[in-house]
Amino acid sequence: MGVVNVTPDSFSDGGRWFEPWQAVAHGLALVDQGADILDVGGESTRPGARRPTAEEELRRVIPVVRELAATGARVSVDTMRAEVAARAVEAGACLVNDVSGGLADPEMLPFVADAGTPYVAMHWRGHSAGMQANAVYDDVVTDVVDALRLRVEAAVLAGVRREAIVVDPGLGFAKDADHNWQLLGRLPEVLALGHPVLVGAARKAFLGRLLADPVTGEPRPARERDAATSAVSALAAVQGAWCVRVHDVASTADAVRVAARWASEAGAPS
Ligand code: PMM
Repeated sequence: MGVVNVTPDSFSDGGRWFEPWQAVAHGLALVDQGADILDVGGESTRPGARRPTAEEELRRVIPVVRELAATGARVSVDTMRAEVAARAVEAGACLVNDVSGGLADPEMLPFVADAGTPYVAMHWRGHSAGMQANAVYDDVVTDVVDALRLRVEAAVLAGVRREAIVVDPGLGFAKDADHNWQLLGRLPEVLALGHPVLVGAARKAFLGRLLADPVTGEPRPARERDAATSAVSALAAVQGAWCVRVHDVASTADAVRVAARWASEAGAPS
């Protein structure tokens, strides 16, 4: 899944693809590099970010979804708002990626049930402005798996088909670096939910911290975290993740190809 952020303020690429034509050109380049899905989003969810209005989010996202879908690309919409999801599906999106797992907008799950699209339910504990204060867990993996199970049941209760639900542990969302590593290291527990799993580690701060400058202790800058991202992608893929969400598709597409070939010999899922 290639990321197309139509935002002025995303942490690693904010402002780079803010004009619709830039975002469309970027999306098409990601397809050329091997993206199977383009994830178009108009709201930055970096810690501390302020939300755009629904009108602004629609203005950012809909023209880009429409143009990319018209080329035949598979487009997902990264939104917490049912109204944005609905307009994006109308414009050709075929997947709804909701980082709130249906918690931010009570209309989201009924909309997805009605539309019949596949749905990504991510683990989430509140909007970006204050989310890091919620990074408190007994055991992060057990807590996240239990919470995802509840979101799946809520979605099914609202009428979403169980087979259409993808789960995502939500790396970096109300989680510190150790929480993210525990979730990755114990990914089989997330996979055991029995749903396709999406992993969104790309360029996130915990990778920057791992690769910090040994002398100054400065975290590695976001744009220099793609090699680490593709390592995570390969490891997640070889364990059986369904999808990895990344900015630099070329490096991850290679990594996933390696993982698939590796797994084919090991008899593991590919
Ligand atoms: N991360 C971001 C945005 N959307 N969606 C899913 N399903 N999972 C994620 O981990 C996720 C997401 C934040 O990253 P960005 O600002 O680079 O897009």
